[in-house]
Amino acid sequence: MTTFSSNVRIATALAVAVLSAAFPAASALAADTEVKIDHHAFIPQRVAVKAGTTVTWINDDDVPHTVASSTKLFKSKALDTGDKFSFTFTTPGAYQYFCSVHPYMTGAIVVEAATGGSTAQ
Ligand SMILES: [Cu+2]
Repeated sequence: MTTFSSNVRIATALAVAVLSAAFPAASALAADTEVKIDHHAFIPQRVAVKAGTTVTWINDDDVPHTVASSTKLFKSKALDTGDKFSFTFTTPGAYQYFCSVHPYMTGAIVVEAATGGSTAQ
């Protein structure tokens, strides 16, 4: 009976095709990330990204806000409506930040080690 084993082979080929299609999508998700500022809040308030990701904050609110690292790693100028601020996170860790105009506005960027680092030895 060759039909059974050829069906298995087809199923395996399909599974491989589905898996390899899934990985480019996963790395697309790890690409640059946006955080909105609206209604006196960072949205989403907590974001997990891979090392090397550039995070861009966009002020969608109708008052100025800033993006200020709790450890002074980065700080934006006052962002008016529609203004953007970007920072690239290269080192894994948890980065707390807040709005210096409204210190009760807080957020966090959690940077995870980039996957597939074995190619860099
Ligand atoms: Cu603010």
